Amino acid sequence: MDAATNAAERNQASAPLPPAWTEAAVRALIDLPFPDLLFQAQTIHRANFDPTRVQLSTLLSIKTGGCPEDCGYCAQSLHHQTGLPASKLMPLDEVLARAREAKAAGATRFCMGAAWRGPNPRDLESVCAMVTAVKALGLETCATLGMISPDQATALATAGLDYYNHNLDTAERHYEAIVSTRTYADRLATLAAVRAAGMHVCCGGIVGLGETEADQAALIATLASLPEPPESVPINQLVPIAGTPLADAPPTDPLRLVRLIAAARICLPRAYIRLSAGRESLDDAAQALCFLAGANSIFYGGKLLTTPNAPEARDKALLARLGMRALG
Ligand code: SAM
Ligand code: DTB
Ligand code: SF4
Repeated sequence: MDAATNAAERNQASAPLPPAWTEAAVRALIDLPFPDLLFQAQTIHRANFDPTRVQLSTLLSIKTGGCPEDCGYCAQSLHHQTGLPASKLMPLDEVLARAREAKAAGATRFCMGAAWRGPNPRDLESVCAMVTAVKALGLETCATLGMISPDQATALATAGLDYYNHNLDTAERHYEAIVSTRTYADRLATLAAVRAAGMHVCCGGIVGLGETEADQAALIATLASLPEPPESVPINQLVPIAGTPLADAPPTDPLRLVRLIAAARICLPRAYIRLSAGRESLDDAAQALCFLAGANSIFYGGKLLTTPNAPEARDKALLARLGMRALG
């Protein structure tokens, strides 16, 4: 089955599930002439979403730095000399104040990130209280706390967690060049626990980790072939951090990023594709192309976890300039 037919069939709610996307099929998509790729992505995007609407998620680092994992891209790993001071878990009232600000600024989802290998029992209890309180404000809740067990996933779901973010980051064959303290299988086990607990999955990756073009296609194929596709797919560009092994990695060509977003849109037709970290390096025209390619979610607010993001006012101006609106 060619890529176009495959994608079109996936769009039919009543049609049987097509065979999973293969790396070769995704690669063929990514390599299509740019106008053909964007036309397919636009067609699928419009069949599933209002292309003028963008979902806004605000991130908050509730526990920063001092992480025992050795992810080669990360500012927060204890294995790298990044100069980032470690902090304790943020108190509930501070988290709630930040969530109220995010809601007032127009975000619909609030994502709490912690620099842990995984939460310990006391931390999990604290995060569950945060989730319940943030949800009570009328925000969707998301957390990214590292690896979690099925019991921990159930506790978070019971507390009201809507989404759990856990990225596959890159292709399985490239993963061990980036992270040695856990495996791809560990990542998949956490994703299975999140699903089994009935939460939505937020899972994507990073481009610019020294991966090959084939690795990029393999990551999209893997995401699209999960037992159930993720509802939310963050596409991050590496934000190079001084002191990490990837500090000097070459930047990604913005048009390559647009192609990858288009391929993700086609292979994951019903997912929110989030133009995530690295947006600061894109000008308005490149971001507009990403939206045309099917990105329909962004991180909203002046900071990601440890690095800067566009201030709210700039994003509001960008959406207004494009005649687009926040989902609300
Ligand atoms: N500690 C948890 C974990 O790794 O599962 C949650 C937080 S972690 C910072 C969340 C994700 O942010 C990572 O999986 C990675 O995809 C992304 N990320 C971290 N540092 C990044 C960077 N410098 N550039 C781009 N993406 C990054
Ligand atoms: C995701 O995919 N990207 C976000 C979120 N999930 C947690 C994190 C981006 C982090 C960028 C680097 C930093 O700010 O430290
Ligand atoms: Fe720790 Fe997450 Fe950073 Fe890896 S990505 S070092 S697990 S905070």
